Amino acid sequence: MSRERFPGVRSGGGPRYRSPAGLLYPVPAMRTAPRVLCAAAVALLIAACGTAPLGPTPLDEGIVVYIHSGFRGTSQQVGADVTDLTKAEGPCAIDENGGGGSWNDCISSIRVLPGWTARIYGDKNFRGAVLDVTSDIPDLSAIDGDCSGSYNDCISSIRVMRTQ
Ligand SMILES: [Ca+2]
Repeated sequence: MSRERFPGVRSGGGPRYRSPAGLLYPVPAMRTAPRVLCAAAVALLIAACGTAPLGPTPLDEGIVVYIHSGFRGTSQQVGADVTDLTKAEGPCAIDENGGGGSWNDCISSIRVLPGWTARIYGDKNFRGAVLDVTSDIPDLSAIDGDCSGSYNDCISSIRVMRTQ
């Protein structure tokens, strides 16, 4: 759409400069710079006082968590450690205004992507009941644990690691 409205403007284009580290960074067009700054400010505010989305994560990295068993319902890819799922924007415990939903005590099945493994915890900050997840778990309620009798709707922090 914007491509039609602004002929010749393409995302990812524009001049580039070489940083001291030798990496190339695109220089955002002046028109998009304010939007980028606003997004950064909003992200900081959310991090300080509420939930924020996880990611972005490359599609082949980490694990995928699901709100329902059988890899059904809302899902979220997790490609980096999460110390506190109450701060990760998600579909559970949404308040009466429709906000504040997180992934805390919300996960019911997990897919593990090739070359990855995970360690899940019942409490935030990598504490509480702990379980190594080396392959897909279609139903966490079938996994006994000190969490809430099982690991279903119990996970509050996650570590992800490469296995190769
Ligand atoms: Ca928990």
